[in-house]
Amino acid sequence: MVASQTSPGQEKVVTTTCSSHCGGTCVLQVHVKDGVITRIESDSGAEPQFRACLKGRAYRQRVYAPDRLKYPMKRVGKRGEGEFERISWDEALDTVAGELKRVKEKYGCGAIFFKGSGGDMGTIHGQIGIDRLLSMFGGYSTNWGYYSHEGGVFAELATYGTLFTRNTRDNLLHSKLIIMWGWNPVHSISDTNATWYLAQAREKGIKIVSVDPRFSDSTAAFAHQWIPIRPGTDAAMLIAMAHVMISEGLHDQAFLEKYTVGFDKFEAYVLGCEDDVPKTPEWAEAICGVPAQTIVQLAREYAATRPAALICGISPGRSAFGEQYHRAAITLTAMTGNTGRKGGDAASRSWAGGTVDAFPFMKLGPGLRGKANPQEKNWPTPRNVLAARQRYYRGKGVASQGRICDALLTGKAGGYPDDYKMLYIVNTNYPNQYLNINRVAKSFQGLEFVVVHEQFMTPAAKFADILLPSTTYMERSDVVTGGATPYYGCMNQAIEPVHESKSHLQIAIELAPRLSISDYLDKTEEDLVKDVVKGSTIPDYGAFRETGSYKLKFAEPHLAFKPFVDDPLKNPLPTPSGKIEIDAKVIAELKDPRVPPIPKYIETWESPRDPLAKKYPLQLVTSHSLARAHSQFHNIPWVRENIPHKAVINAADAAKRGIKDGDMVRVFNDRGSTILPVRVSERIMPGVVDVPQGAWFDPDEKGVDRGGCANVLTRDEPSPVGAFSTNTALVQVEKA
Ligand SMILES: Nc1nc2c(c(=O)[nH]1)N[C@H]1C(S)=C(S)[C@@H](COP(=O)(O)OP(=O)(O)OC[C@H]3O[C@@H](n4cnc5c(=O)[nH]c(N)nc54)[C@H](O)[C@@H]3O)O[C@H]1N2
Ligand SMILES: Nc1nc2c(c(=O)[nH]1)N[C@H]1C(S)=C(S)[C@@H](COP(=O)(O)OP(=O)(O)OC[C@H]3O[C@@H](n4cnc5c(=O)[nH]c(N)nc54)[C@H](O)[C@@H]3O)O[C@H]1N2
Ligand code: SF4
Ligand SMILES: [Mo]
Repeated sequence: MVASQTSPGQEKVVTTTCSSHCGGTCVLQVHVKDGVITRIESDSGAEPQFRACLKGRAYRQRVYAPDRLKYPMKRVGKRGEGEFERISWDEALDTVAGELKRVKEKYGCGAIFFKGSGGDMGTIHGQIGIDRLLSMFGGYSTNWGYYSHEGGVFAELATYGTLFTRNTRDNLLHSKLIIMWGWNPVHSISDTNATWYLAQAREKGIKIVSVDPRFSDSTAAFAHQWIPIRPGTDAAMLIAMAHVMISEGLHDQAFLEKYTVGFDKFEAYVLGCEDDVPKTPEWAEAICGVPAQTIVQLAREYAATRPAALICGISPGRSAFGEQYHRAAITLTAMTGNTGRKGGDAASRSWAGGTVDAFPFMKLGPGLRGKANPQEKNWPTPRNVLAARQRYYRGKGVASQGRICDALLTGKAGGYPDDYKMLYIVNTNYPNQYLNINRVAKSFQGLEFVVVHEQFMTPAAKFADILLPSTTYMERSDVVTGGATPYYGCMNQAIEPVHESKSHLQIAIELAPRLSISDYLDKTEEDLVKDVVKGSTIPDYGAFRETGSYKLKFAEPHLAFKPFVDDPLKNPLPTPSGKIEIDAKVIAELKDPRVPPIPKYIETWESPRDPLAKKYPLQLVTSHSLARAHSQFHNIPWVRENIPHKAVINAADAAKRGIKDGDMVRVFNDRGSTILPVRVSERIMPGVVDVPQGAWFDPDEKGVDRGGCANVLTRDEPSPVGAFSTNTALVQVEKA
């Protein structure tokens, strides 16, 4: 029952789950009176509690934000200018349906490019409703690959043959050493309670080391040692650690022989037999800026301390050759025998994006899923299977995540399967979150029609021809999974839709008859929630809806690869050899010199050694901030005033440029320019500047971004296997 159905003046508390594309799933107790949210609290129940961050607690301001889109609108100015006029839902939906039919008739469904993303991580109210609609309409084009961790996906599929590589985070409490490699879970949540386990680990006295160009808040809170490293050079340091282990005989040869293939080839590369360059700590120091002695010390410590957990943040992988970092880290975990071991870790990606993808024992019923896209050539199904990915690595022309803008701009002439005429945007602030957005802005001008579902007047909304106001999760019901300890969250509807907004599903339901689709859905939202729950391991539907959650409890941590390590013959890995492939057959088959079958360090474009560094001497990183879930919450004052948006520069770099703490600065390169306040700090290494991602693009009349949006600076060039390279860009900073 929706809380607004209570009698006047009566307060009701609805338990729901926030899941705002940060990877978190946090319990919210939403107080509702006369159909209006009055207050939000979080989990005060049994441990482990799933306690909300400031964004979840401030959600009332998001629901009732003055800039919330109130009704459907059509564009009246030039596309991108943000000039709109109110229209009725009937006119809006008739126009969208009319354009879909027109584009289909004139060009075919391949001309419809559908772009969705996280939004909220529910199973019913994501972009799935429109995905289903468009599939039933004849299909759509889209991209393959993830924004987040495509380098990690490639590395895991090639090396392990599976993406089920994660342990539950309680396993950290059994470690003797934790290495947080580019992992900042205080800000980039990834799963609720990761930090709770890190806090307990720290209290237990477990040593924690952080390898990160920034002295992040996670480093400050948990780490005993900070090792600053130049962005994009992680593979070099990891490979030099392997050199130390090999030359000092510290690696676990028995483990390597029993469980891996191809170590000999990697060893030959590390020792320099292949190219006359031994990958010594001194070799790596020149590349990553980490003193050789520090590399030696960490290698010895990691090899000697068993078990040890090397946790791979995915940020270093979002770089020009990010897959090499993940492959090198995985190799090191095998060299130290930490795979499948309690307290160890297999260098699994830190980000799961919902535990259904992370743990084989988590299940959900199909809900809305189950319609194939007839334009399958444009849609890599099944998404997470290496065979499907391989089709794309081998260059079938479908755009990877990092090539969307290029595909929209160049179409068939650029080697893509279609010319794209219509862009359908749901649940993504694509023109803000995409690389090189000045180019993205240009790509919008060639399109015939753009439809956007949005909650606010975001940069994405501004590019719409028809803008449809969408609900928040407070205004609909759904089911989500997540958590460092596995968890099912019920997203109970707390209030009726605000203003004239509708859910994505409701929009699809109302578009269907306009597209002559009569059998879109014969179920209510309640039926769908029931279906999802029925296919899960939640024991009691009624109790789940009432309490808003089902927390799984295990006596022991779940360990990926334990069955394999216990009995590799009985439980081989799904790789060609059945073992961990340090020398990966599936990569060798690609025959691409940019993707070697053993992990190697490959220098990125726009590295500090690039001649371009004379003009743009600073390396840009674009960290994820607790202030936002990507671009979401940037417009929420309670959040913004707690964590103001600022660039961060090292004090030495600032002094050279006459920049003082709090100044306005211009961060720029040939792709663009953005102006924002700066923090001068020792908490970032010299040579690196951080512009936290997600602030809203706001170009002035000269095209200079006044919103502090990092993506005017980034380069839209993916890694050879499709990693989205947010952290490979050179910039300059000056006083604005
Ligand atoms: N609050 C919040 N949480 C989020 C998100 C959000 O937007 N807001 N987004 C979610 C999503 S979708 C994702 S994909 C994840 C992203 O999670 P991550 O990719 O792990 O997050 P980042 O903040 O980009 O990076 C983590 C740390 O890596 C460091 N780093 C950057 N480049 C390098 C490098 O080259 N080498 C090394 N060693 N370190 C480097 C950064 O300084 C930072 O401290 O976060 C999820 N969680
Ligand atoms: N420079 C740089 N760029 C990055 C990254 C980086 O590290 N650096 N990270 C990349 C990564 S890992 C990712 S995953 C992408 C994320 O990129 P996006 O997924 O595009 O980012 P969001 O800000 O979450 O965008 C969601 C948008 O959907 C709108 N919306 C519409 N309907 C709904 C709804 O029903 N619910 C919700 N919650 N929102 C709705 C929200 O208002 C918001 O504008 O960004 C990528 N971009
Ligand atoms: S924004 Fe993320 S961390 Fe914050 S309450 Fe929501 S799900 Fe939890
Ligand atoms: Mo992501």
